[in-house]
Amino acid sequence: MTNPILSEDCGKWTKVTLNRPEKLNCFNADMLRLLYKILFEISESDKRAILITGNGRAFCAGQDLSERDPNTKNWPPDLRKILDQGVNPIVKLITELPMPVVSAVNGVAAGAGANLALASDLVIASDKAKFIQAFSKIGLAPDAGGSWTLPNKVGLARAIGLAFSGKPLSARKAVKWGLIWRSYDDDLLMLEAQKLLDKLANGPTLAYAKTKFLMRNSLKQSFQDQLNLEAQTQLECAKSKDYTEGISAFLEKRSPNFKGY
Ligand code: LHQ
Repeated sequence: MTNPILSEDCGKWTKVTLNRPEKLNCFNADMLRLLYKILFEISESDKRAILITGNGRAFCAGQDLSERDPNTKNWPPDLRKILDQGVNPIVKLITELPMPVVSAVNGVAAGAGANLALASDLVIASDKAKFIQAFSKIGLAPDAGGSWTLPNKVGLARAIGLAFSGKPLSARKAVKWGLIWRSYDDDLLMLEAQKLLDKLANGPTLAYAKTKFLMRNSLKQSFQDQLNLEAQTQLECAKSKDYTEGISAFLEKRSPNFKGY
């Protein structure tokens, strides 16, 4: 049987590929279990960044709808349980991993597939990619963190517009709207992803982890609370080898050689 998630050691970082291309990499329970396991294992390793992408023409088409059958006695499915045991722990883990997580969206990203990508710290995309909040088309509301991520990134008007309409948003427009970081010509996407990951994986990983925490946390904090948190964070960053190295490199007019701690 083909492995639904591929993991490739790229030196200081790991490439994780969603791998059910014939079904546009849509999720089933096995795939989600494996994705969580691999991300968790990376978090326990010495890797310093993660790239998530999809195999074939899609990034991910969300939940596998062929597993749903309204004509069975088990209908309706317990979607709360399915989410709590499937995609939710994954998007939560991505936001908490102490290293940068980048999604390279190589094609269509729909439903929970779009929101998996959008949970990443940085999202880059092929100019052929599109983001679809497909939920309303099947009578659902956004999940996998989308109802939090979208309004926070693009504001309520656009978030609700995307969710109600279920219309595709092109990668270029997603950049303009501040939903994702960059879009590239399709044939350049993986090259750019590799360059970005090489750079991030040689960066000050501890400072990146703190940055992630600070930024994500800021959304529920007052300005004063955030100032306090920043000050506490800098106290901790200042004890890192990378701070010593960063300052030394600046004074010695050379590039820093960060170790990640
Ligand atoms: C698929 C799927 C798919 C099965 C394409 N399932 N086969 C999350 C977690 C837990 C619980 C509850 O809910 C959720 C939330 C969700 O994720 S709900 C949203 C689920 N996803 C969707 O509603 C998207 C459904 N797919 C589409 O709308 C289209 O396929 C897109 C726009 C993604 C791509 O369109 P096309 O490029 O025209 O490709 P296609 O439609 O021809 O699909 C290619 C094949 O992939 C096709 O199979 P076939 O055997 O006919 O070649 C599709 O049936 C299959 N496929 N998405 N989610």
